[in-house]
This record gives sequence, C-alpha cells and structure tokens, in this order.
Amino acid sequence: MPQIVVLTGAGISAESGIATFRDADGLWEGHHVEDVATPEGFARDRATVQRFYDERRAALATVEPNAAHRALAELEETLGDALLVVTQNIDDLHERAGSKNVVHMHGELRKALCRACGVASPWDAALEAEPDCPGCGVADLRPDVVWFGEVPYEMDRITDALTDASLFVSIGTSGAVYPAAGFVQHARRHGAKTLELNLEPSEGSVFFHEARQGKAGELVPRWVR
Ligand code: BJW
Repeated sequence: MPQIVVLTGAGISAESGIATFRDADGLWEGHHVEDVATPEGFARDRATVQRFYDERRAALATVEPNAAHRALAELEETLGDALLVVTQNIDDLHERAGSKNVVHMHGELRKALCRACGVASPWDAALEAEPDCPGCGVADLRPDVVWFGEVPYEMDRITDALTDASLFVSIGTSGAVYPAAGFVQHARRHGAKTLELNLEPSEGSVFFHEARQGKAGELVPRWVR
C-alpha cells in the first residue's frame, strides 16, 4: 500500500504549456463547460466535443514533461510502490517523465472509449479502424474522459490509498471539483499529514496542515529533494 499519495491537477502541466481550466486564459474561458465536459453536451453536439479533444490531443503532441513531473518520477524511483500519483489530468506527461504508479481518475486523452462494449483502446488504433472500436467493431466511440455527472475511475483504489497514506500532497489543483477536492479531508481524517503545493491558495487550502505557494516546476523538485 502506498504511504504517500500525490494528487495532481492542471497546474502541474501548466509550465509544459498545457492550459488549465479555471485560470485567466484557461479552457473554460473559451468554452462552456456544459457543452464540452458533460455527457449531455456530447449527446447534443458530438462534433464540437470531438473537436475540443482533437485540439487538445494535437497540442499534447507538441509539449514535454516539466521539472515537476520529472521530480515525481525520481521520487518513485526511490520509493517504488510506496508512492501513488493520482492525477486529474488526461495528459500523459507523468508517464512520459517516467512515473509508472499513476491513476488517471478523469481518464486519458489518448484513449477512446467504446460506448457499445465499454472497452478503452488507444485513440490512434481506433482512428485507424475508421473510426470503429478495435474490440467489437461498432462505431460508437467517445473520448475516454470523465465528464461532470460521471463517476471517476478507480475510486475504490484511491480511497484505500488515501485511508492508508501517511502523507497526502496536492499539486496544481484549484480544489473546485469533487470528489478530488475532498481527498485532503479523507486523508487527514485517517491520520495523514497534508501538504498543498499550488500557485495560489486553492479553494481547499484551509484543510491542509501546510500550503506552499509558487510554481510547481520550482516547488515540487524542492519538496522531493
Ligand atoms: C499552478 C500553476 C503552476 C496554475 N504551478 N500551480 C455540488 C457540490 C459538490 C459536488 C458537486 C456539486 N454539484 C455537482 C457536483 C459533482 C461534480 C463537481 O465537483 N462539480 C463542481 C463544479 C461543484 N463532480 C462530478 O460530477 C464528478 N463525478 C462525481 O462526483 O461522481 C459522483 C461520485 C464520485 C465518487 C464516487 C461515487 C460517485 C466528475 C468530475 C469530472 C471532472 N471532469 C473534468 C474534465 C475531464 C476531461 C477534460 O480534461 O476535459 O476534469 S472538469 C476539469 O476540472 C477536469 C479537471 O481534472 C478538473 C479539475 O481541475 P483542476 O485540475 O483543479 O484545474 P483548475 O484549472 O481548476 O486549477 C488549476 C490550479 O493550478 C489553479 O489553482 C492554479 O492556481 C494552479 N496553477 N499554474 C502550480 N505553474
């Protein structure tokens, strides 16, 4: 069981050049959340939602992990399975930095989810199949991401890890979206020390034992080393 659980949000990828959601110039400045991040929005206008994710997938191909992602990967090299990274991000920058114990609770940009058989497959393979599910062949694919009103992935595993953790660290998240926003209280209630590393105080800063403000690319390597 992991002793340290690290929760990451859009802020950890900001210095790689990926837009956050709620900051000035964030993704929600240019899009209505109910249009692009709900099952109802997808049912209403599939093309707009696909375009929103196609653009973000194209942008992801042009960016690299930053010092914060690399520091967490280094920490995993030292701690092994004692470290679990739970990310709300759908990018793959933790993995590209070398992290292996990563839970993508809000899904993954580079995967397609078949609405017919429920199987996720690499986005590229689904597109090559034009665009049928490589598993069942039905053409009913959607981005493999968790929208508002849907249940995030691997909640049992996350809850168990938070219950057993001795340290919970939250990096680059506004604390505006549940259930992730409630992890600090769960971990603390079960005895963990809690630390927030964020550009500014988040909505949940008061729940942490300690909150440090600054850029993830500076704060995370300093915390790890
Ligand atoms: C830096 C930095 C730098 C910048 N360095 N820092 C009323 C009350 C409570 C809950 C609800 C409610 N009404 C509805 C709900 C539930 C709802 C919810 O939370 N709504 C709120 C808006 C109130 N939640 C859900 O529907 C979730 N499902 C659910 O609850 O199911 C029920 C259930 C749960 C558990 C068990 C059983 C049942 C699903 C939520 C899905 C969220 N999906 C999205 C889209 C994913 C796909 C995609 O990427 O397009 O996930 S929304 C979006 O927000 C995305 C993110 O992962 C998520 C969080 O955003 P994040 O990462 O915090 O980004 P920002 O932009 O908000 O913050 C960035 C931070 O970084 C800022 O603070 C900056 O300062 C900082 N920063 N640069 C360090 N360089």
